[in-house]
Amino acid sequence: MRVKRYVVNALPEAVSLIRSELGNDAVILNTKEIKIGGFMGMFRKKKMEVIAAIESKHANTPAKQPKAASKPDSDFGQMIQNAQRASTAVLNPSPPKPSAAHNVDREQHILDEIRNLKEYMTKLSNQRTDLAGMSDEIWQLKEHLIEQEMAPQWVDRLIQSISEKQSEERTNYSKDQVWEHAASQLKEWLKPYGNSGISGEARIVHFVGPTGVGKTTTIAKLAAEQTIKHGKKVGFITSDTYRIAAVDQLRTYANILNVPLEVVFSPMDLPKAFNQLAERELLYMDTAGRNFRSELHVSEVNSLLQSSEPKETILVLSVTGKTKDMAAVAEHFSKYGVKKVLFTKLDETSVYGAIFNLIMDFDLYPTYMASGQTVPDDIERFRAESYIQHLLGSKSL
Ligand SMILES: Nc1nc2c(ncn2[C@@H]2O[C@H](COP(=O)(O)OP(=O)(O)OP(=O)(O)O)[C@@H](O)[C@H]2O)c(=O)[nH]1
Ligand SMILES: [Mg+2]
Repeated sequence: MRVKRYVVNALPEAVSLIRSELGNDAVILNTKEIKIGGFMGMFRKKKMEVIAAIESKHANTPAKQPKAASKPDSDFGQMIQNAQRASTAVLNPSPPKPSAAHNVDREQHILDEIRNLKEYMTKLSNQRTDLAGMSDEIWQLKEHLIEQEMAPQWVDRLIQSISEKQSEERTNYSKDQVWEHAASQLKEWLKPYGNSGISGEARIVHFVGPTGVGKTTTIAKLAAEQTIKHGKKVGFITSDTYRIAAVDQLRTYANILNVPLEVVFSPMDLPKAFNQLAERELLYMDTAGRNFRSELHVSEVNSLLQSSEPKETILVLSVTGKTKDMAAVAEHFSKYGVKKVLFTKLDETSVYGAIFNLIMDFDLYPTYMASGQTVPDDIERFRAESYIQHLLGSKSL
């Protein structure tokens, strides 16, 4: 059997095409009105989809000279009759005679063809439903999230979940509703990562990350919060002895906050530093931001992590970095068991998608968000709601 699909303006047009291409014995299996073309669901043209078929023995023998008297309508009638005959034959097959075993094969073949056709039609109509679920408002959300540099796989998942909800409810969400649904879905995804902060158990908190992301400034902000607000006895340790000014920078904060500072030049100096700071309840360790690809740096970070005391390592990342670079750093540190992240410089960008990507893709627990240079004010605990509001813009809640 040969099956062919025609997309035409009206049925008579299809009938003459079928007759000239498949011949007078062709049957019409299905006709359906469809809409094609257009832009974002608008300006689509009405067309008719006609599926016609011809048994193989008749195929490729189109009517060479169509009768002048035969009208397309009567041809259509003939084809429908053919179709009825064909379907009766398929639905009520007469018992095959042993001499006509090949008839059974042929019927099976026809049944297979019809099944394939049915699957194809179902697929086509599903595709149309997908497009129908994608309203202008949902498109706007998709574009917004792409601008926010949310990873395509997360954008698609979010859009799909909203489109499905919209179809289930057989409604068209307004822009506010689309944004509300996006906010609640994001909140659900971020739920396991909420309120993680820095563990209250950890006595040693170790900050790592690329150069200039704000590690030292962040330590000063957090230390101020702990000493002034919570009256904790804080101590500083720095291994950042690579730049002359680096120790001075932390020493300045140490003097202002009245916090003792120990400088270590190698992991071997650590036990002495811990000894000196034995009285302190909380130790913040600053490291030099260096090329994270350097094996030396990695081994240093590793040996600093060897202490048996309750400790936590925080990866500091500036959101002004490139999404791809941030992902490379996150991947690198998560290999060494770093589970927590702190984002800085939120005041210097309006693109927030990378934060979501990093949390979800590397299973990193966000602790704080820093948004300015002022010590100690410009830092706050990571809150999913406020982050989602940043990501979705003013329409979020
Ligand atoms: N706008 C803005 N600037 C910040 C923020 N956090 C830190 N900075 C600034 O970023 C610059 C670098 O900060 P540092 O704290 O020295 O960064 P670091 O990670 O310790 O740098 P290295 O020790 O060189 O690796 C300083 O000028 C800070 O004031 C922030 O949240 N927003
Ligand atoms: Mg520093």
